[in-house]
Amino acid sequence: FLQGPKTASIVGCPFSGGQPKVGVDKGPIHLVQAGLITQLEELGWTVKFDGHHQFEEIKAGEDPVIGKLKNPRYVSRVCEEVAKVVGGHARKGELPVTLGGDHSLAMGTISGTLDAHPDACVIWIDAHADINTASSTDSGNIHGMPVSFLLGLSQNSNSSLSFPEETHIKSTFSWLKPRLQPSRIVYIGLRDIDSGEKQILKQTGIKAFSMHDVDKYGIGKVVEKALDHVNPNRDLPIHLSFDVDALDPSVAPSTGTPVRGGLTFREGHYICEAVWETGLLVGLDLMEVNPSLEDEVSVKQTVAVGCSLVRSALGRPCYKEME
Ligand code: 4U7
Ligand code: MN
Ligand code: MN
Ligand code: MN
Repeated sequence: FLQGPKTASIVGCPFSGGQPKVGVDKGPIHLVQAGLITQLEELGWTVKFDGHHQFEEIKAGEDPVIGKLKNPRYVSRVCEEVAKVVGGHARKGELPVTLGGDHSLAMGTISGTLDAHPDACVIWIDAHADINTASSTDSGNIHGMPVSFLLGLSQNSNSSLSFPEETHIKSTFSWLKPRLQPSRIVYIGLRDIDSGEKQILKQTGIKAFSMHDVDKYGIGKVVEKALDHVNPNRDLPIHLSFDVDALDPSVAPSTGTPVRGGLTFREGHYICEAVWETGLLVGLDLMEVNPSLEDEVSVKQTVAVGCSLVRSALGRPCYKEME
């Protein structure tokens, strides 16, 4: 695939079960209403979109915590569905663009990508590492854990979990076959990592470029180093999972877990442009836009930035080509 497939499939996921704040389920609706589909058509894409997904909720009381995990059955079921949809599009040679919704959805999107492209690597753009395990998590919010599930760290023996809890988690997420290798994922933008997560990053040897690295080397060098690590020969398919909270809250204020000191508007866009330039993009997530947080102006701004990032990842001519 030279510059990726020419058909983009929008997978709208109005889902908030991986975290406690209402509104993140409205993210995809706002992104589409802001004109994302026409914008991508203007870039020359054929865009497939047949409405947002309708996830059947689980009745109150029927999804009690397992260990510390909140809404485990709901999150698992939705992600399984998302994996099938994303995998289906990807196998047809389309580019799935998943609009979240909270970041737990990435268990689904990346599983789907790996179904179609088993050798794919993941570039994870986030303020957070989202690699808490079922035992290391303090919050119990699964949007802070998708990477650990993709690696198989949450399903396999976690010392502080009781045996029945561990078995229960395994069976609840039995559809999710951990196939992601620690060497096939790289982070950019990190600045809020839990102490348990720090240990996990160390133990697994996963490469992470924090905001400190962005300051030190500049975004151009950081993206190059990240690609050199995860895709040294520039021949592996790339899944880009972009949590909008990677951006500074002054750029993207309407998100559930903002952390100051984030990527600038240009740094965020540069990442998307550089990934597009590889010609290897096979899956894209834009997650954690929450139109119920902050004032109207902030919401508009965040939604507009979200659309803009997607356009850059899908080949909007970048400034260097504009003269
Ligand atoms: B997001 C957190 F404790 N680490 O586990 C947790 F700080 O998808 C935050 O990146 C997770 O927005 C943030 O709850 C998840 C917390
Ligand atoms: Mn985040
Ligand atoms: Mn995230
Ligand atoms: Mn967040």
